[in-house]
Amino acid sequence: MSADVGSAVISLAEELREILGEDAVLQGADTVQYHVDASEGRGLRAEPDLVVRPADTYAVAAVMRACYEHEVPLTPRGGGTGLVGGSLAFGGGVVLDLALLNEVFEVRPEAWRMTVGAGLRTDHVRRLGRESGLYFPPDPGAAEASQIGGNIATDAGGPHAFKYGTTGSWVLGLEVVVPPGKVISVGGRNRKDVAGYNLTDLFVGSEGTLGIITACTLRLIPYPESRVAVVAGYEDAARGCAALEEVLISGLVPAAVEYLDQGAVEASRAAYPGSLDPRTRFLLIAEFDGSEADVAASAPVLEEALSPAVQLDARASVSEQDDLWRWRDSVTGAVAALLGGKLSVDVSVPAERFAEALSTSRDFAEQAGLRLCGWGHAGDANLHSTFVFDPSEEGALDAAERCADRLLARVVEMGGSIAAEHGIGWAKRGRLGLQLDDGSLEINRGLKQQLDPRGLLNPGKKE
Ligand code: LAC
Ligand code: ZN
Repeated sequence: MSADVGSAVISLAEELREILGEDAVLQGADTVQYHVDASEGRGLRAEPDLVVRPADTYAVAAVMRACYEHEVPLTPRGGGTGLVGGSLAFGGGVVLDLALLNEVFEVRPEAWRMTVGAGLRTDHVRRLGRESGLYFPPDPGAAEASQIGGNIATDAGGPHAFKYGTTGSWVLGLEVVVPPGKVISVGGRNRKDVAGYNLTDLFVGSEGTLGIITACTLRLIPYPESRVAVVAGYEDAARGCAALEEVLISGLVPAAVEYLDQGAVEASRAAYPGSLDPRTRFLLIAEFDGSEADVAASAPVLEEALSPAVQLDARASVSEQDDLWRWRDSVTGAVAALLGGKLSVDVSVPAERFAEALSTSRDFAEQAGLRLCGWGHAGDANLHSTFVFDPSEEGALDAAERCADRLLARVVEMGGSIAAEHGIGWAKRGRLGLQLDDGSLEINRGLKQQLDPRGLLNPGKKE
């Protein structure tokens, strides 16, 4: 902290205590939980000068106004489940915790819609829909801890994004606080709206760098009547990829098609709900949902497409499916527990290059002498190629970072994306130019300059 920022923070802290109340402003030891997020395994930590916990939109706006006046950086934080350090305050400043903005403003089952605060947890959103017979499909891995505002700010994906799209596909409107502290509404409650530029989508995935999302109106659909999940085990990735291709040309639209490579299978084998054939070194999970009749007709087609496999395990009951998805959600934790360190590279490639992206990840890990665990959303050709290391081993993190950079560069050569669903955050800072052409990069920077001219909102992210 420079002397200038230091004195600015002292007077800012006083001002914020007056605006928000004593208890809503944390400093020193009270802020430790905000020094890390789910990117801790890749060695990211940052200490904010202050943490604030505003209770409503107007308090968020007041915090932003004060930060702008004092020229102090402001980093919004949802559930802290991000994997690229997007909610950490590198360089200090204020972290704004959105957890208290968790109000449910309106649930309108007949209109397939709800309006809720940004701090509401994702599983709560899903449960609210379910209670009204409706479905909110986005299911990012950490649904119990992540918040809907953070999911929107990162356009979080998840397994069911294959059929249903990422979180942004379900956003009708947003309330956003933009610098220097103005509350705006973009989109609304309408299912169709082409007035003005699509500012709603501008904030979706903007990673808290253009404004702070405080509330959202979400679209829902009727809950699918039935579903079947099929787990298929293969002896190697090549056989698994051949089966994936069969699924994609089968004429079905599966809700989800997931993969686990050999490393991910080994890391999570012990916790699998059921038994995994010992020959399984590559796993696909395909789910189909719809009416009972559709599911009954499609299940055999799906199984046929996934065959031949060393293991084929069709799960028709809700409890078996819940167990399976819970296990699938635990993969990232199982991989983190292997050696303590993990650097997960979230990328996507054009669908026809999925197998090549898998083998490239394997080759690069092998050449670097690192262990690879890869899993993710095969239908979307979205890989989480994760390099696992022991953080106490000298040079291991550096080796993983070099390997990650190599993979990002190769993915771009393949026409892919360096950030499919986990964002750019801090972990991939400076890499945007790898993928975006000069013209697009200039527009990106122009938008940032227009909305946040002093560059105080989540600085260093999404660049
Ligand atoms: C997953 C999270 C890490 O797919 O995106 O497990
Ligand atoms: Zn994922």
